[in-house]
Amino acid sequence: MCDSCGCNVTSGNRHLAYKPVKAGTSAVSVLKKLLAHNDDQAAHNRAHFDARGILTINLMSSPGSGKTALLEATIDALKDEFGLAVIEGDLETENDAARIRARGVPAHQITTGSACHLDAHMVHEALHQLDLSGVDILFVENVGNLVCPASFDLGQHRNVTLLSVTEGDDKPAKYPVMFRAADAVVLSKVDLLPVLDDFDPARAELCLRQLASTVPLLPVSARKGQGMTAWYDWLRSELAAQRARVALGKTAKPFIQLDGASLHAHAEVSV
Ligand SMILES: Nc1nc2c(ncn2[C@@H]2O[C@H](COP(=O)(O)OP(=O)(O)OP(=O)(O)O)[C@@H](O)[C@H]2O)c(=O)[nH]1
Ligand SMILES: [Zn+2]
Ligand SMILES: [Zn+2]
Ligand SMILES: [Zn+2]
Repeated sequence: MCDSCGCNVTSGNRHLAYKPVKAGTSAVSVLKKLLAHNDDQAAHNRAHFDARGILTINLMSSPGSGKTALLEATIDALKDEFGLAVIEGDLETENDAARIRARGVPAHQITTGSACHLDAHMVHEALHQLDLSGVDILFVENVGNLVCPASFDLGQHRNVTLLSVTEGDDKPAKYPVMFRAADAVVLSKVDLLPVLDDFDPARAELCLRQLASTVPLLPVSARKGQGMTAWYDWLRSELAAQRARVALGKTAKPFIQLDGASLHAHAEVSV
């Protein structure tokens, strides 16, 4: 899809794609280099987070699977326990950032225009717009898309992929790149299971395990408060692990998917 949609040239890296080339050069492998630039920027972002002891979590899913609802419930439950902040990514509108701010937590909205994922340059600009003092956990809500976000390192420490029960239990089999990138999978909207007689949580888990994934699968309903304790405990243990790494001068990055990256690292483009 990305060969035709051009989604790898974003507002964050356009200056790299279209910088002038030397006289006599007619074409350059611009797009391949964009991912290398992205990784440099991501390492810089991660250094920002580690210097402050912040745990950064990237939320990825289909549009509408419940990322913002999960964040709203998490903020209500944990904002007195931890300093929280959110970077929101959407094609258009400030709606999600407004929902987060209404809960009393700082949020910066990135509107990508046509780009179907966030990149490290966009996140860098956003993080310099946020007051990160006192923040323990920074959430990045990626653009709703089950493909491209898996191939871009943003500087986060952990990836969380949401699968809502309205999407079908075979999604991990159909979108393996995204589910292989996950450090935890949240099965969302489980309050709807009684009316969805064709979604089998055991089958969804089997599809995930067939990818050789051993990560936690957390069934939750943000709306009804079901299963949320396990999610909060996962966040607490990840924050403790991040602090232990930082104390040792170490860091962590999630599994960026090279097979996803190959979707983006394509054409020779004339400039
Ligand atoms: N029944 C039920 N509905 C939910 C739950 N979580 C979210 N929803 C509904 O699902 C719809 C989408 O939720 P959002 O939280 O906006 O989803 P999102 O993933 O942030 O959406 P995008 O940012 O557009 O990709 C809304 O109508 C929510 O009210 C849940 O736990 N149970
Ligand atoms: Zn794409
Ligand atoms: Zn959202
Ligand atoms: Zn910086």
